[in-house]
Amino acid sequence: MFKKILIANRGEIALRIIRTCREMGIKSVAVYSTADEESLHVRFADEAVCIGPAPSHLSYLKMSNIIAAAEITNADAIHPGYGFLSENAKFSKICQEHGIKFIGASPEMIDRMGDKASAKATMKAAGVPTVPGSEGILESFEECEKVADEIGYPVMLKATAGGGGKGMRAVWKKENLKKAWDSARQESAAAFGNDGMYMEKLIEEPRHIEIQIVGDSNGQACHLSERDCSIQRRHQKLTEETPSPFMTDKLRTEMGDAAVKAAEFIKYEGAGTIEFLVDKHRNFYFMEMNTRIQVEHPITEQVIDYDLIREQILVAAGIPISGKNYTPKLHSIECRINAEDPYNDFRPSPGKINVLHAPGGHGVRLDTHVYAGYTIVPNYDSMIAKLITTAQTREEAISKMKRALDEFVIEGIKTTIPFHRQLMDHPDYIAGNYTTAFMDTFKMDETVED
Ligand code: MV4
Repeated sequence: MFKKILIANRGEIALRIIRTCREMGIKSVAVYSTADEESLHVRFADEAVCIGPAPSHLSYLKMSNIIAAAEITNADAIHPGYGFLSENAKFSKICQEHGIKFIGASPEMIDRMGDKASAKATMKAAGVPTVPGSEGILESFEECEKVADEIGYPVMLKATAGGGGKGMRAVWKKENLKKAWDSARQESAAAFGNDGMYMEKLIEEPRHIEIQIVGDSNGQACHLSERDCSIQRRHQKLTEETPSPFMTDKLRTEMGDAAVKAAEFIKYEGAGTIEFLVDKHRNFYFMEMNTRIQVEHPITEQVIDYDLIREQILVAAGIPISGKNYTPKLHSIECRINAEDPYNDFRPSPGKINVLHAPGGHGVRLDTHVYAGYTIVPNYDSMIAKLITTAQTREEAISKMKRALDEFVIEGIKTTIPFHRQLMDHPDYIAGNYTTAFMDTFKMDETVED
């Protein structure tokens, strides 16, 4: 087992990993930028190393400084969390070359799943349902036109180096295809240095339902049930829940089996998530695979009473998984609290938190690194807390979330607490009747008292 793990991340996920390390008797090393000197993960870790100034590319993305920090502290593993270098094949490789265990996917796996057309081809070969479309990358506009005519409009053009909505274009009519083709390739070349595009039949108003999987070094995998992440704004998840209100026992078995089949086909090691698009007829299709721990992992932990970070560490240390598949025994909802103003187009609202009262009580979990007196700096992601409620039923979990949001006081900055509180009163949300299009029409009610 590892003696010391360096956490190459910041904020709530760094704290989350440090907590599990402490429970496992593993020493923890925090790394931080000069902007994060007062951040909690620095104080909670056994050791802390400053790796550079505030800009991410000079600190949390600076591989040489992170490896140096691991060398001087004699860390035998690095946990990357999510974001930053968590899905960076070059970093995974550099850790390997330095004899430091990367608690994440191998460089080969990151590349294979990071290339979206290649990931899709792999899933198709594994027998996982995929959206009808092109066989891999489109070599010319003529081929693009031909495939669109074959599958029929509307179609979705996607960048193979993209993901999370980047370099994606929905095309409803033939006359708009050329413009979409040119602009998507230009955007993808600029953003990723790769203009490879593939095409799919557009699935209208899909739900985003993902399956958590864990694979071990013996080639065994299991699934830990689903998370519904359909409520997103500009491809940023706002709230997630498990079980999905759209799920049926039959669909969960089918999606879970497909996810395990995929994981075993690629001999996946570690925690991973297979994202699916689900249409209104409950047909499901592979969308993307994430080879990292996800922000929303706590709701899965809550409903099956499981520590996913602990599992990642055990698998990375070569310990086999139990192999059991799980179905949720409870219902759990996560609201991502961001330092953003929901009354002003969710624009960022950094600054000093003067007053903070955290919600608590039965079934309330708050994963956060902020405290009264802490200053939110503008350099990083705007998420400051994840409020998670868990109960026997969805109705009780919603009621608990309302109560917890009403208790949650943060003064000095604007937050998305008012948005989540209004969401919990929204009839379509309460009915579980929502798709990825939900936020296209959601409007904050300005008459409601926060
Ligand atoms: C799609 C789609 C409809 N049809 N693919 C968005 C980002 C990336 N995860 C893939 N995405 C989509 N792919 C086909 N063939 C609709 C989306 C999509 C979406 C998916 C999940 C969650 C939110 C979304 C918001 C807009 C579009």
